[in-house]
Amino acid sequence: MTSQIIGKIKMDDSLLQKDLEAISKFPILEEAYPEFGTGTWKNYSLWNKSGDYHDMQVQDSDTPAKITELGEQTPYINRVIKETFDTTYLRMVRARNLVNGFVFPHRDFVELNRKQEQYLRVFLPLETNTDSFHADENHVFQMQKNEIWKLDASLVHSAANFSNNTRIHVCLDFQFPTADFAIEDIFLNKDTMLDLATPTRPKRDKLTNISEVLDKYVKDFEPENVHQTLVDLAKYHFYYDVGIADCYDWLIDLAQKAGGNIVEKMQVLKKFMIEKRSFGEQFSFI
Ligand code: YCP
Ligand code: CO
Repeated sequence: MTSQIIGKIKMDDSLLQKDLEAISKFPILEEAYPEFGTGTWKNYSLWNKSGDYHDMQVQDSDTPAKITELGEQTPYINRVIKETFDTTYLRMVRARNLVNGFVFPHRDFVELNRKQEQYLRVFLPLETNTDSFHADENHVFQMQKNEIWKLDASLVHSAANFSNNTRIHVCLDFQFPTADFAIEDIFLNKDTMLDLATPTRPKRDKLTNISEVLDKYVKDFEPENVHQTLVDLAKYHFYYDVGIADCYDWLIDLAQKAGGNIVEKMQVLKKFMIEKRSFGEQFSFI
C-alpha cells in the first residue's frame, strides 16, 4: 500500500486555535523515541491506553483509548474526532509538533504483535508550512489542512519540518481485530471520502553524485560522527530522487570504506530502524 488522502474535513478555525494555544502550553516531556529524530519533535498523548499522558509508547491494546489530562485541554480536536470517526478501534491520539528537525526513515509496528495489516495510522494536519514534508517508500508528500491522510507506517517513512514555524498534526492509531477491515469503516459518514484533494507532491531532483557526497565523510567517519552523518544523509530523499532507506546502506558503505569496527553497528542501526525491534528496545548512537 501507500500513504494517501482518504478523506476531507472542514474545521472551525477559531475553535481549533484555542486547542492549538493549549497545545503550545503543554509541558516539555522527555521524548519516548529520541533516537528516531533530530530537532524538536514533541509527541503529546491526548488519548491512550492508560489515560496517563506520560505514557507515550505505541503499544497493542484491546480497549478503547482514554482521554488524558492533556487531551482534556483539546476539546475541539476531541469533538472533531468523535464526529468524524468510529472510535471503536481507535487506540491512541497524539498531537505532534515537529519544528526545525526531522524524523529519520523508519518502519513502525515492527515491535508489536499484530499483523502489519491490522494497524492503521491516520493524520489530521492542523498547522502546516511549505518546508514540511512526509515521505514513504513511494512518494514525498505534503499533507495540507482539511485533508485526512492515511500514513502507511508499515512502510519505511519519515517526516520533516525544515523551518522554525510550527507544524502540528494529530496522529490517530487504529488497531483492528482482523486484517480485513476497509478504510471506510473508520468514517461515520462515508461522504467524508468523496471529492478528495490531489496530494501535494514536491518534485525531486536527480542525484548523480552520491559517491562524491559520501567520499567527503569517509575520512572522519567515527562513532561520534554517526548521528550527524545520518542527519546529513537522511535528508537527501526529501529533495532528491533516492530511496528513502538508502541512507542506511550509505552508512554501511561508509563504515566499510572507513575501516575500523563500526560496520556492525551500522547494520544494527539499519535493522533497528527499518526491519525489526523488540518492544521498548532503544538504539544508542555512541
Ligand atoms: C511511533 N515509533 O510510531 C513511534 C515514532 C518511531 C517509533 C518513532 O509513533
Ligand atoms: Co513512524
